[in-house]
Amino acid sequence: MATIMVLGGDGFCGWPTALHLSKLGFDVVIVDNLSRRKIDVELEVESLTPISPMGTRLAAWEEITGKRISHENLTVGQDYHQLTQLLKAVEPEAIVHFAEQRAAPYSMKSTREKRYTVNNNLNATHDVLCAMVDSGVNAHLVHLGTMGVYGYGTAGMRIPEGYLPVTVNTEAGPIQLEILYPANPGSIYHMTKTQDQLFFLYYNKNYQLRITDLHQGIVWGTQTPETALDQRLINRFDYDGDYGTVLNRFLMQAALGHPLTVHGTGGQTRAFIHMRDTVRCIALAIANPPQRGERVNIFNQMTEAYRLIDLAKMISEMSGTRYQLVENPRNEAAENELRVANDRFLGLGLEPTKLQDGLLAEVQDIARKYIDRCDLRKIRCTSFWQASGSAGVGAPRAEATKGAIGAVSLSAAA
Ligand code: USQ
Repeated sequence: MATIMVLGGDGFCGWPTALHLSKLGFDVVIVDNLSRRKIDVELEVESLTPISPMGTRLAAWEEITGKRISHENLTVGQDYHQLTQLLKAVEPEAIVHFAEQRAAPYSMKSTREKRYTVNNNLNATHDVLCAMVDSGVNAHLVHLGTMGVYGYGTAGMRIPEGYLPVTVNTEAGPIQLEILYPANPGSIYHMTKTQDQLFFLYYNKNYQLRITDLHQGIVWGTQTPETALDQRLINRFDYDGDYGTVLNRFLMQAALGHPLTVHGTGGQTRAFIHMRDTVRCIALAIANPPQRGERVNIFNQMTEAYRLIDLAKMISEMSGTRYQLVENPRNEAAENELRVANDRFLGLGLEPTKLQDGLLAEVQDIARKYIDRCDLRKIRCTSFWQASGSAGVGAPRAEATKGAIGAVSLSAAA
């Protein structure tokens, strides 16, 4: 069976993906410098679920399934020679790239975290591409990108999967083009993902690398059938103000009886996907690689869109815990509409896991089980988008996406 390298295979999405691919029969090599665990130490916070050390995780997986996953501890973006040698030795069929700092609030904490996020993420992505060329491997790169590259304004149309069809009015008449959807990052973290897209475009054009970029929404849930097999395989559950994602935070807060922390009016609409679908989508992307010479393959990896206030009300009714509108620490549109095309994964057979599936209760049960591990001081978001340290609600940016497109007329279906 083919080998898959999972860069960042110790993280929130990387670990369940590594297990899922191993279960499907791939030989899995995790490359991870354990930086996510080190950031926990730095932030003085721990995953709500007690995650095992990497060695324990891998030994448990082998004991339970008979399948071996190996781990290389190196820093993608720094240890370039080792990465290239590893690629030559392993000759992976696919490389799944999660090796980036993934929290928007962390990336906005201060200059130090901004610079770390930019250095880490951009060097990691560029080194992977460069090493693919240098080593001569014919691997398919599958990158975990973000829905945030499109920006969270009201687009006035269904956001397409990566490419926007446009008509440019020239003196010689109208020209039809398909361009990368205009990037509109909402944080330093999101900015690194918009830059990744240009790296992919260039390496695909110049070296014909086969690349899939997955524009993923906000992940909720934590366990997959594989991580639930044994206590030692449990996945992380981030609840803190930097790394906790909104729906998991609301579910943890409900389990605690802590008012649900809705930023601003809660009029923000966001795209969501359950962790189970994340790992399935990655397997589908690996099974459906682009051909050599084909442009970068882009999928919108999300299954549902919700307004935060509606999620808060739903969880509040379910749990009896009230929600609270708190000052928004971020600079983001107070309200936005969101419609997203996700036909490509549905066409490949993805059956979306919906919010109503009883999984909300399951996530809340996990949160309740480990609620004693919660440090109440870590719930509040203390990362502010504006230097003053005030909430910096700022001017709403709802019109930004429309404005960015400006001079061209859109032919995308509204
Ligand atoms: N929010 C609240 N209350 C909270 C926490 C967050 O109202 O207690 C709000 C935020 O202001 C924001 C929304 O919820 O409007 C989403 O915040 P989030 O922390 O769940 O998600 P975000 O910062 O966008 O980042 C997460 C992941 C990132 C991924 C991204 C997908 O950390 O790795 O790329 O979701 S997306 O948002 O689609 O770009």
